[in-house]
Amino acid sequence: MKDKIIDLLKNSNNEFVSGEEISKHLGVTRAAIWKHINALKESGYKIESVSKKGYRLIGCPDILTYEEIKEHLTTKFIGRNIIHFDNLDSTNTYAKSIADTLVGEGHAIITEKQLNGRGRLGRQWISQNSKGIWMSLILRPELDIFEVSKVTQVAAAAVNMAFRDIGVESKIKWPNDIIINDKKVCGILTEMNSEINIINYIVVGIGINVNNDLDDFSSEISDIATSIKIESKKYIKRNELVAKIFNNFEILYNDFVDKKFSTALNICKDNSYVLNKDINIIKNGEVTSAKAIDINERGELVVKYENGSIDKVLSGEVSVRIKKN
Ligand code: BT5
Repeated sequence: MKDKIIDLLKNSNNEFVSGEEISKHLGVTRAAIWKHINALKESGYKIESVSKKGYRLIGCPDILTYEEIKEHLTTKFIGRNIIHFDNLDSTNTYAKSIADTLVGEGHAIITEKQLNGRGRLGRQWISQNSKGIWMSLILRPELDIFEVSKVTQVAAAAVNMAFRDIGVESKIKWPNDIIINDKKVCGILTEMNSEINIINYIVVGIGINVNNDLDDFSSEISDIATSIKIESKKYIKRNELVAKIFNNFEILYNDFVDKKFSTALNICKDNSYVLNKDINIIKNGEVTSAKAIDINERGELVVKYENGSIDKVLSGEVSVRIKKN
């Protein structure tokens, strides 16, 4: 009901809408409307109420509800169902807990604050403030299990494109980081639920530091992390950015499902942070030096070791560090 009221107020061209009009339109009492208006005010909407005139919307809050995102969305299914929270442990964990109860794909779980955000391999993702974007998408592609890790590249390409759409250049650090000026601004965590060779669902989690200031980062990550605001010196409208990520993601994901992974792959290669660089590959605590020479059609990183041999590295099992000269 609240979303319908907001829709009505948004579509009124800044004019007052009377309580009577709203109640007629939505088939509820004026007392109920008044209650919903108060709840909306509490969640940050600025609504002017004047007796005999009604209600007028003056300002919308910076929250990542469907109501605030949809006007920028051009998708058919990605992000068309958004489940929004003020606080959540982890959007990936929550998405996995409800995926079996949902039909279709493209549902997004978005939270303003994440209390127990997860990275890969049991690492922590720091996301306790509401200045970032912490979200997960539920997908059900009819593909082989070995294709799943490519979804991370699809998401990375979508984020890179969306940043470009808002005038921010970034690099993709294979397999799951987005980098601006040598610091991490975004991490992606892809998880799956499958049976033998059938994917039940994939959850792709995207965490982005958006409007964080330098002193928002704890000492553990202050040397390696940055935000779009810090790097671009501008305040970013998170709702527009989320929509741009979904818009780009849907195009690249559709291509991927149609066996045209190359669309996303080329973006990852053209904007790569690792290709042609000397790197350390860390696997189970063991460090190996190599040069990153390609990302192949399977989404694997192709590397050349110091002894000249060539190898392919799978994304799930390693961390990559760029060697400093
Ligand atoms: C990642 O893991 O980069 C994947 C992060 C995915 C986060 C999203 S948020 C929505 C969804 N729900 C979740 O619970 N997770 C996903 P990894 O490559 O393992 O990197 C983790 C490392 O990044 C940590 O060990 C820190 O060094 C660093 N880190 C932690 N928080 C960070 C932040 N806010 N910004 C930059 N770096 C951070």
